[in-house]
Amino acid sequence: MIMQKMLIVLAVIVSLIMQGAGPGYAAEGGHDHHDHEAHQHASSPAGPEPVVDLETAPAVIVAGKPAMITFTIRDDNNNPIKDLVITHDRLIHVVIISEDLSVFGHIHAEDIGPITAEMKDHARFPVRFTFPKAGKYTLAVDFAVRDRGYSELLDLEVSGSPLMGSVHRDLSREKDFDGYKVNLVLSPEQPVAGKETVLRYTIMKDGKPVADIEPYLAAAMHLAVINEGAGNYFVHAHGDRPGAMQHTGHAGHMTSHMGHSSPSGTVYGPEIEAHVVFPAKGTYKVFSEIRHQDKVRLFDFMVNVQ
Ligand SMILES: [Cu+2]
Repeated sequence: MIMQKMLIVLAVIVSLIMQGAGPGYAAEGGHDHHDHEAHQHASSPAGPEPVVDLETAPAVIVAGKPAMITFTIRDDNNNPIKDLVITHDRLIHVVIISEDLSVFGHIHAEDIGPITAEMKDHARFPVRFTFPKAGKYTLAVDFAVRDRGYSELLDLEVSGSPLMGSVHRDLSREKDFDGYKVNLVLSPEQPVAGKETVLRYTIMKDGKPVADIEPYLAAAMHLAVINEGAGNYFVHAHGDRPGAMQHTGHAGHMTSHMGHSSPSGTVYGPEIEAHVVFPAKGTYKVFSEIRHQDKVRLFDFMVNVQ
């Protein structure tokens, strides 16, 4: 209720102009001048790209306070794109990652309530998130129009405190996450940019292999891969049981995942395999989500790519 009032009173449209399509952006109404910037994903299929704008309520997001972000998806004539299709059980997927790589969110308009005809008509989709730290965030917005998938990256600045720190580098391959012991094996052991890397996770809990991982949004595992630094590279990939037919994670991945879903009653584990092509040299963080015992569990590892 408060959020809705804030939306009405405070909503100021912050137009994020896709890189290369315009000189920059203009934000009005805020005291702070934020350097919003948007990136198009490098490896999206050719053709006109949808333009994703966002507006936030409040206009200046403050760490620790709930915020509403509304995405509008338009074509190059500025008309709303009305024919989005559901992929992985949702109309749009929003992944939020802080520049210090410590904060991860994966949210959807459906998390708030059902998608309405009005939302579809205006191609305007709200999501809610509380950013825990001030600083820069990358927002990856994934959606599909008819048979093509898109992954658009936007930057968002959050004010207030505490401020983000620097990236904590941890290249360990076995980590504990809230009772889960997770092991990650890479092949090749040293990933190379532009070449496929196989990530094999083994998931244990209380000393026992976890063999009843439930499908989460129509996949055994969802992976969000981002590079350290400017946040220019983002890959969304999916895991499956080892040896299963695999699609390599890449921008526009959803095209190949149309209609792909897990039959009901399917379970996975303890091993889950994902195939990722890291776009460039650098250090990446790989966030992966599974669903187990009716809860989404988040694991993260860092990978050096040559
Ligand atoms: Cu999602």
